[in-house]
Amino acid sequence: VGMQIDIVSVFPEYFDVLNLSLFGKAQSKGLVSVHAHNLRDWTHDVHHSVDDTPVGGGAGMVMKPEVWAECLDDLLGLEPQAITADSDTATAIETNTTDESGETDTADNTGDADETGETDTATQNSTLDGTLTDTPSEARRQTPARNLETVLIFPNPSAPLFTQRDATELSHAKRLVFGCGRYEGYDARIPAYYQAQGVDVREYSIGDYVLNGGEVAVSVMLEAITRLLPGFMGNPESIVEESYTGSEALLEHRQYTRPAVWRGMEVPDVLLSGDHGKVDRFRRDEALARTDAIRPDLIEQLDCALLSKADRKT
Ligand code: 6GU
Repeated sequence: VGMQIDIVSVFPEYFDVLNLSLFGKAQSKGLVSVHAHNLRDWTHDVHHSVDDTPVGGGAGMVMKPEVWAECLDDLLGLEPQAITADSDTATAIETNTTDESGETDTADNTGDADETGETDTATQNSTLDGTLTDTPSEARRQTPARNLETVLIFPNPSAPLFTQRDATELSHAKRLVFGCGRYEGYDARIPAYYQAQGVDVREYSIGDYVLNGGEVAVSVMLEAITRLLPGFMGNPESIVEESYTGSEALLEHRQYTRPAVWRGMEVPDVLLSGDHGKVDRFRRDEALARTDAIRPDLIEQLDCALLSKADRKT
């Protein structure tokens, strides 16, 4: 069975496009199975309301925790629990959750391995007021690949940036549940509550700009994650050399095809030389130079140990 993906949104029709093209093919091949749910299906009032005014005042509306919890409890197979205030962190909360095998297990976020030998190393942690804190990027860099079960993801413009590293990690999950916030956001206790229940919860922004809701952000993350699934892409090699992949995140060198001269513009000579060593060196130099010019922040993050003598000259 492939990866199971659930998306909760007040605009589930937005995700109808997932039945088309590459994604539709992946669904029919059984690599992924996607279900978009309407959050309003979990309301009980005649107006199907999902939001309320912000506590403390301010403009706009905030998505209510009750409706989200009814929906997410259903999707995750969890029973409602009251969070006890006497615990200094969410990790101390003792509550019974039912895992996939049907056994009762005590939820913990302490990072020790459970009976299945899998390690719980969630990269975001929660506090009782509903803050998910990010693990410093240095620690994250060293996190080894692991097989994730269910991950609950909330797009949020005020969260850590979603990167290729996150896409790679999440491509190993069995199940992804995305909760799309609309309007001015959602009650901060929603992600914090599920984290306290032992769920691996993430909040991500996709960039430094403002969108109206989480739907576009979810489709971006979903595409970045699912194209990494084995069998999803026609040509798996096209994945490995791309920008932002692997231990190094450099912008890619530029590409050319025939003709060698087009409207007076020439392809660089070295690419026509047939000397693979020279071609590799040319491309590597260009990748380094372009990254330095366009994205100096990526050069800052580079692990200097990975640079060769020839790289350093560039
Ligand atoms: Cl995840 N959501 C919204 N509403 N706006 C964004 C974003 C997410 N990432 C960047 N802008």
